[in-house]
Amino acid sequence: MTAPVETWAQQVRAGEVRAISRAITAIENHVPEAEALLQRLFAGTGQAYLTGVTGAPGTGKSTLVDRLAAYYRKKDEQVGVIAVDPTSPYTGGAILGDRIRMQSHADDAGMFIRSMATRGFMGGLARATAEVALLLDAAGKRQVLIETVGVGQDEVDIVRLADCVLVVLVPGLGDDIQNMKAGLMEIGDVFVLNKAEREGADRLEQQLLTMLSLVPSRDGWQPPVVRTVATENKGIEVLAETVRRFRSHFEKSGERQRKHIEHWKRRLLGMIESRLVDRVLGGPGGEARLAQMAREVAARKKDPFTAVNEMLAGSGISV
Ligand SMILES: Nc1nc2c(ncn2[C@@H]2O[C@H](COP(=O)(O)OP(=O)(O)OP(=O)(O)O)[C@@H](O)[C@H]2O)c(=O)[nH]1
Ligand SMILES: [Mg+2]
Repeated sequence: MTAPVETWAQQVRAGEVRAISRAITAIENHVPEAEALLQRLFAGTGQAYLTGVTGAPGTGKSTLVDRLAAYYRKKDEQVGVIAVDPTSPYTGGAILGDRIRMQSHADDAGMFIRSMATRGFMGGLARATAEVALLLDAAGKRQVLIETVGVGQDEVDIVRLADCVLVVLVPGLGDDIQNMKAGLMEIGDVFVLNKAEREGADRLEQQLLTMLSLVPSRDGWQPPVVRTVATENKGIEVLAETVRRFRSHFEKSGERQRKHIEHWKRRLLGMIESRLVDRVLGGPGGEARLAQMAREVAARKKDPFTAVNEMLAGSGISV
C-alpha cells in the first residue's frame, strides 16, 4: 500500500494486472483505500456491460463463461470474469476445475479473471462483487461476466447487478425445472439450455417455453431459450448474439437507464445501512455489545426500541 491512490488509479485504468489484483484484495478486505480508489475511478465507469450467469451447481456455468469470454476476446473486446465460488461443499472439486480451465487464458492481457470466495463476507458479498465489477469497468473491461450459483439471496442480489442475466438449465435434473425458484425464472433475461446434446433437451425446452409464456414480457422482451453445448463450443455465437440483441433492445427503450437508477437506489441504501452499522457496531467490542443487548431484549429486560436508541446514542448519533 505504498503507491499514492492516484498512481494506483492510473495503473488500474491502464489495465495493469497487479494493480487490479491488489485493488480487488482491498475491496474484499473492505479497507478504506479501496473506497478512495473507487472514488477516483468512478467517473470513468459505466462503460462495461455486465452479464450475470446463474443456475444450479454443475450446469456448466463456468464452461459457458469461459467460451463466451473467448468469443468476446476474438471480437477484440476486453473481458473481466468474476466467479463467485459456491460454498456448498460438494462443488469443491469444481472450484479447482474452474481454476485449471481458466488458465487457458492466463497469458492474455485482455482478460482478467478473479474468483471470490463466499466465506467471510458477512453478507457483504454482493457489495464486494459490485465494487469489483466497477473496478473492472474502470480497467477497460467492456464485457464483464459474473458467475454465481443461483441459490441464496446473496446470489440473487449479485445477479441483480447485471445488465443481462443468463439462467442456465440442463436436461435430466428432474421434472420440477431443477428446483428452480420462481425468483430465478423472473430474473432471467435469457435462458440457456446447456448440455443440449443430452436426452430430454426437447422436453425441457418445451417446459421452459410454456413456463416463460406465463411470465409477462418486459418492455416487449420475451426471454428466449438458447441451446448450447458449452464443452463443444456449440451455440455460443447465438448466445452472444442474443445478449447483444437484448442489450440494444433495452438501450433503445430506456429500460437500462431505469434499471441503473433502481440499482443505485438499492446500493445507496445499502451503503447508508452499512455505514451506520459500522459506526454503531464497528471497532472493538461491537459484536459483544450487540450480543449483550440481544440477551437483554430476549429476556424482556429491555424493549428493542430502547436498545437501538441506546446503541445509536452510544456511538454519537443523536436520536
Ligand atoms: N455433456 C456436457 N457436459 C458439459 C457441458 N457444459 C459443461 N459440461 C460439463 O459439466 C461439468 C460442470 O461444468 P462447470 O462449467 O464446472 O459447471 P458450473 O455450473 O460452473 O459448476 P459449479 O460452479 O460447481 O456450480 C463439467 O464436467 C463440464 O465439462 C455440455 O454442454 N455438455
Ligand atoms: Mg463454476
